[in-house]
Order: sequence, then structure tokens, then C-alpha cells
Amino acid sequence: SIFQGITVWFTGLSGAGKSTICQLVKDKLSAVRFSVEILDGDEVRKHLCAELGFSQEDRFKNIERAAFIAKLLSRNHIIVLASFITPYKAMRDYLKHELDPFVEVYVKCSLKECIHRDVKGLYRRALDGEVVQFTGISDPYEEPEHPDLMIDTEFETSEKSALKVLAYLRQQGFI
Ligand code: GGZ
Repeated sequence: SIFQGITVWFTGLSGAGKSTICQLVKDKLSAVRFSVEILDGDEVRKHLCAELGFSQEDRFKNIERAAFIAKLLSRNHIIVLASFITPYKAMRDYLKHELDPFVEVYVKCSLKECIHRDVKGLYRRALDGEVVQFTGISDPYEEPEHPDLMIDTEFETSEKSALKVLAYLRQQGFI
């Protein structure tokens, strides 16, 4: 039987390390000749979702469009690594229902640590009120209660996190 494709969806706060881990996972899978595509919130919002903001409604539209692309790719035997905050449980329930096979990875990092890292200076601007509806500061992040896999970027390296994702996919027979 031929490899069927899958969507691996990374949820977590801004700055938790979703994009970094996706890139590492992609490199490792590409090295063993899997076809892999990354869908990243930051990128998708520049192109496919350029008119969308961060209201609850716009975030849902963003996620729905990303899911649509993930479906097209994964049914063509591509491994899709999707990296979006995906802050609402209802969004993740929607994805689980919409995409098959689907793996939810919770990229866990405390808000305190994300604020400390503040890679793009967005937390500072959110705390100063310059950026509104910012996840974790002035907008909700509903923590996943039963993710398929949880990786803790506060206490382990990105390399170790990426290896955990690969080990999980292998263990489940997805790759
Ligand atoms: C959250 C925001 C916001 C607000 C800009 N809230 O870490 P980043 O900077 O590079 O990636 C974040 C990205 C979040 O987009 P997503 O598509 O992942 O979000 S969602 O799943 O909720 O639709 C962040 C940046 O956009 N950013 N303003 N107000 N993140």
C-alpha cells in the first residue's frame, strides 16, 4: 500500500517554538525522502489570509482555509506540518473532524517563558497595549487537554522535541 499522507498540527502560544520544530521535523523527514510541506500561520497570513485579523471570527477563517489546503496536500501523499496558534478548542475539534489522518501536537511553553523570549517583540507591544487581541495577554488560549502528543519547549531542546514528533509518527505507523 502506498503512503497516504497526514496532517500534523502544532498548536501553542506565539513564541512557543512551533515554527522551529516544524522546520526541524521537515528536514528530518525530507532527508528520508518524504514529501513534506509546512503551513505556517505567519506565512499563510501574508498570502492566503492577508485581509484577516485576530478577532475570533478571523482566526476561525484563517484555520478553516489552512485546513482546506492541508486536506488537498495530505490526500496527495504529502506530510503537512501545520503551525498555527489555534487557540480555541472548537477549532481543534473542527480540524480533528475535517482531517484524517490527523495528529494534534501541543507545543507547550509557559506564558512567562514566551514573554521572556519575546523573539519578535510582540509580547512587549501587547503588554503596552499597542497590539490588541494578543493571545495569552488580551485574548484566550484554551490549553489542549488531550493532545495526541505534547512537547515541552521550555525544558527540552528543539532537536529533542523534533525527535519526539518523529518517534510518535513512527510508533503510530504513520511513517
Ligand atoms: C496572536 C499574533 C497577533 C495576535 C500578530 N495574537 O509568533 P508569530 O507572531 O510569528 O506568529 C503569530 C501569528 C499568529 O497567527 P496564527 O495564524 O498562528 O494565529 S491563529 O491560529 O490564532 O489564527 C504572531 C502574530 O501572528 N500575531 N498579532 N493579536 N498572534
